[in-house]
Order: sequence, then structure tokens, then C-alpha cells
Amino acid sequence: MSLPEIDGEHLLSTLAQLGRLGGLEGGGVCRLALTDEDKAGRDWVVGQMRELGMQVTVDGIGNVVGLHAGREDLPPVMTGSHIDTVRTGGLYDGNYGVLAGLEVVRALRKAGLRTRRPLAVAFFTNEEGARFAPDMMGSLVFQGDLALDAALATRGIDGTTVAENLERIGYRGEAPTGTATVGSFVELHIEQGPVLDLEGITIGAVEGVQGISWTELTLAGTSNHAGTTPMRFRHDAGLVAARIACFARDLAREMGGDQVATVGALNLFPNLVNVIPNRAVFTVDLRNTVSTLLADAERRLWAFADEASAAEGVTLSRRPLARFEPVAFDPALIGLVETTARELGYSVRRMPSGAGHDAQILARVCPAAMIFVPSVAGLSHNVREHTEPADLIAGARVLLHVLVQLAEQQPDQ
Ligand code: HGY
Ligand code: MN
Ligand code: MN
Repeated sequence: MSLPEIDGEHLLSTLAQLGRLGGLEGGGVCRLALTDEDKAGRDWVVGQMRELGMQVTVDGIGNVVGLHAGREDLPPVMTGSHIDTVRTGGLYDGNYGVLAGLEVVRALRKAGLRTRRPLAVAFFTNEEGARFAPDMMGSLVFQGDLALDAALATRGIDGTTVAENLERIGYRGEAPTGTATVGSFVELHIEQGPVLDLEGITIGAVEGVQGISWTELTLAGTSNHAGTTPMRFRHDAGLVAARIACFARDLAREMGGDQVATVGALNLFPNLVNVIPNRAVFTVDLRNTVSTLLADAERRLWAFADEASAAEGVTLSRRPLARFEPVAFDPALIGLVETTARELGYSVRRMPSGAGHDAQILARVCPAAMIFVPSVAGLSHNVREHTEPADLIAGARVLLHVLVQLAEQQPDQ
């Protein structure tokens, strides 16, 4: 089958259009999961799917799947990603994989081509996990490892539940969850790190995703007067939070390798200039490509946190928010991404993913892999996130060829 070209201009224009929904003054996007901005983005992408004649389904957690029928009624080859963003989001994180998937369908449709297997393009609810933990919530429910009821009951950082918000934006769908059969899943995504950009390589054939550990820590101390309380009488929750954050950074530096540690959210109470904080609520994000090292990092950090809390006479409680073991993608699919990129004339290298992705969840139920394109200066979760148009188009071309090869494969291949 000779394949049509991706309409690069159209891809760039849809990225810009979607980026205006939840667009920020001066650039960037804030489309937190299940907000009105997310609804606007969802409605717009569903409109694009319908314009392409796709059959659109919405499941109980709001995952949206557009289906481009195949010549045969077989489990689809699926692509896609997410369209929810963090508060300082860019145009491409997640959005690019969804819109490039639609561009593949658009090119095939224009050429009057129908692949043997159906092609599905999905966007999963709440991949970021920034408002409602865990991340990859939608794909976990889609694949069956997170019960729909538990996900719906999840309360976010603003105290409202997933169910309330899904209903408010009209995306608590009817399609069942945890039952879909997917033939294979390939996610196209920006790297969100510096490797491809630094090495001047166009395509990443992603071998897997590193382990992720998210925890919320709550420290309870004693509020007291900042001026009259001698240092030796203090039980300062803010101090202990700061010491844990510094220890996390030093621990990651000392462990080296792929170990990273981040205290991303930190709230002090009563958060006033002249009151010793009696409460600190903050998050720790630990990641490593090696499972045992990630467990080591957790063990050492919690030991320090316990010791620092006891020394200051504050109490510590921990609430796990997310925990994912490292995932290895399907070797045959990784090879297909690599050879396809080479055949199309692109430089390519194998690499791990530092960020979490829906593909790591789909990998539990079908062969899965990812295609990366460079992030300029490795910036992401930053309004200045950028990928060069030529690289965006290159990734979409590789996606088209990989999806069609998978969709034309005989069942026993
Ligand atoms: O946190 C992550 O790795 C992803 O952006 N959800
Ligand atoms: Mn993403
Ligand atoms: Mn992200």
C-alpha cells in the first residue's frame, strides 16, 4: 500500500487551535483535567473526530475514543494520548499525540485508504494527575487496573470529586470501562527532556518508562508567635518540610544515575509572616528507571523524614498518590519504530521515557510503544515548551507508517 503524506500545515494549525482553548496570556496552556477549559478542548477534538466520520465513544471516566473502521472487524490499532495539561502547560504535551493521530486518519481518508484493522485515536482522562491523583487515571480505568468507582470518588486538590466534574462538563459517558480489546498501542509524544535536542536526533524509539512514586506528606507542628517563641521551644512544620525537600535533592544527587526527586506542591498553614507554621502539606515525586533504586530512594527519604519530624517534635503522615514500576515496551514495536524512522530517512535512537504516559498503562494489555520527537532545550511543563515544525511533521509521518504496518499485519505476525 503506497501511503499518503501527512498534511503538516493542517497538523500545525490544529495544534494552534487546540492551544487557544485554555490558552494563557503570553503563551502556553492551562487545561487542568475536567475543568471548563478541558471541556472546551474535549468538545473541539470530538468535533474533529466527527468531521472525519469517526465513530466516537465516551466511557464512564470520560475517555474518548474515535474509531476509523477497518476492512475487517478486528481489535483496533490504537494511538492517542491526553489533552489535559498542567498549569504551565505547552502546546504539545499530550495534544500532539492526539492531533497527529487524527492527521493520520485524515490522510488515509483523503486517499480513500482503509486499513485491515480499524484505527482508533484516543484521549484519556486526567493523564497529568496534577488536579486528581494518580496520573494516567483515565487509561488505568480504561485498561481495568483502577476501579471506575474509586476513580470517580477521587477528590482533587480543590476538594471536588472526579464524578462531580465529569458530570458538570458532560463527559461521564456510557461506554463500559476495563473491557476494551486493543490490538496494539503506539503513542507519539514530545520527549519533554533534552536528549534528542542535544544530540540532534529527530526520532526517539522509546524502550520504556521509568518508575514513578508520588506521595503527599502532612506535617503537624504547633503554631506559635514568630517573635516571642524561643527557637528551642518551636515545633515548626515548615522547617521540617524544607529540610525534607533539601534532603530529597541531595539524595538524588548522591544516588546519581536516573534518580530524580521533586517537591512540586507545598502549602504551609496558616501561611502568615508572623506565625510559626503548624501544618505543612507537600508532595514528593521520586523516579528511577531501576525498580530497586527507586525503592531505595523511598526508604531513605522516609527514614530521614521520620527522623527530622521527631527531632522537631512534629508528627508526620504520608499518603501515597501514585506508584508505578518501570515499564518495558514491546521489543518488536520498538524495532518497528526504529526501522520505520530510518526508512523515512530520520535519525533515530532508543531511549527511556522520564515522563509517565498512557502507553505504559496500555502496555499491560497489549503490545505498546512510543515515538518521541525533540523538545527544544528539553523544556516541558513550561509555557515555553517547543518542538520544531519539521520534527512535529516527522513524528506524525513515522506514526502513520507504523500504524499502517501494524494495521495491515496478519493476525499471527
Ligand atoms: O508526571 C508525568 O510524568 C506526566 O506528565 N503525567
Ligand atoms: Mn504527556
Ligand atoms: Mn505532562
